[in-house]
Amino acid sequence: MRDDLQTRFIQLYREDADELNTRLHIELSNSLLSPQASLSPKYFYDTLGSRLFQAICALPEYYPTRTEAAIFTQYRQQMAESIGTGSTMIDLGAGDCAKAASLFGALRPEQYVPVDISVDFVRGAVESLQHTYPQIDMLGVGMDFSARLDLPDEVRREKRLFFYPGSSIGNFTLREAIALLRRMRLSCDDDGGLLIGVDLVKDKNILEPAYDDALGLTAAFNLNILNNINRLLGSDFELKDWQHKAFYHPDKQRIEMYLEARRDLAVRWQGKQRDFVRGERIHTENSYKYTPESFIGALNEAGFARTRMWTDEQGWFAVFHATP
Ligand code: AVJ
Repeated sequence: MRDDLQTRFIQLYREDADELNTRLHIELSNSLLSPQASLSPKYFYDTLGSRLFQAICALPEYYPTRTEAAIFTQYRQQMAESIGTGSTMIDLGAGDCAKAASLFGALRPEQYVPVDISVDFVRGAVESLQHTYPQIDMLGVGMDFSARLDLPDEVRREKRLFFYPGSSIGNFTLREAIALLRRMRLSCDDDGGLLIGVDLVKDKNILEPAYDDALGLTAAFNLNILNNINRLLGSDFELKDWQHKAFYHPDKQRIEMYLEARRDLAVRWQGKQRDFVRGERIHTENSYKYTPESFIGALNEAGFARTRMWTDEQGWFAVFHATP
C-alpha cells in the first residue's frame, strides 16, 4: 500500500504552440482542398463534441456502449480468470477512466496507466480514482498513441495489459488497425496482452440508425466539427449550409459519415478558398465493423496468437482478450 497518494503525470512530446499551429493548418488545408474533401474524426472532440459523444452513448439507437458494458458486467469474472491479477493496465484513450475503473475490482491491476492525447484531460478523473483505489499505482501519460507507442520508463514492463474499449479501433483502416495492434504487441513482453472492444458487422437497419438517430444528436456531433474547424483554422463554415449523412457500406464493412452541402457555396480561410456544389460532401468519419473471424485475423497478423472472445446474445459487439 502506498502511503503517499500522489499520482504522477507525464506529458510526452508536446510541441510548442507555433509548431502545432503550422502543422494543423497545413493538414486541414490539404484535406479541405483535396478533390474528396475530408476532415479527420479527431476534430470531433472539442469540449462540446466530447459532451455530444457522451450523449450519443445514451441514445436508444447507439447500441455499442451499452452492449459493451453489458458484456463486461456479465463476463468480468471470466475475463479476470483469463487475464490474471496484478497487471499493468494501460488504458488507451482513457478519457474519464470509468470503463477501466469498472474492472478494477475483478482485475486488481498493480499499476494503472491512463493514456490520453492530453494528460490534463485525465488528471481530474485519476486524482479521485487514486483515493478510491490507494493500492493501485497510477501514472497518467499524455501522448498521441496513434502515431507511436513508446511508454515512459515509469510504466512497469511486467504483465502489460492494453485496454482499448468502445470500438475506437473502428476509426482506423484495417492496415492502420493492424499497425496499432502490432505496436501494442511489441510494447508488451510474452506475459502481456490486450483487452479490446470491437463493433461487429450486422444488418444495415441496425447500423444506420445508430449513426443517424431520431433526436439528431449524431447530426449535431457531425456538424459541430465545423465549429471546431472554424475555431482552429479561422474558416467561415456556416452550419446551416450543411447536412449530416451516414451510410453503411456492406462491401467495405464500414459506416461512412459525411457533411453534405445544401447549396452551392464557398468556404474561405487564410487567403484560401474551397468551392462546393450543392450535394457535394466532406468525409468526416469511417467506423469499421468486424466479424469475429476478421478481427481474430487482424490480431493474429499483429502477433497475438491466442485469443478469447465474449459477445452479447445478439452478436452485435465483441470483447477480445488476446495474448502473444
Ligand atoms: C468513438 C469511433 C467508436 O465509430 O461508433 C459515434 C464515434 N461517430 N457516432 C463510433 C461515433 C458517430 C464512435 N467511436
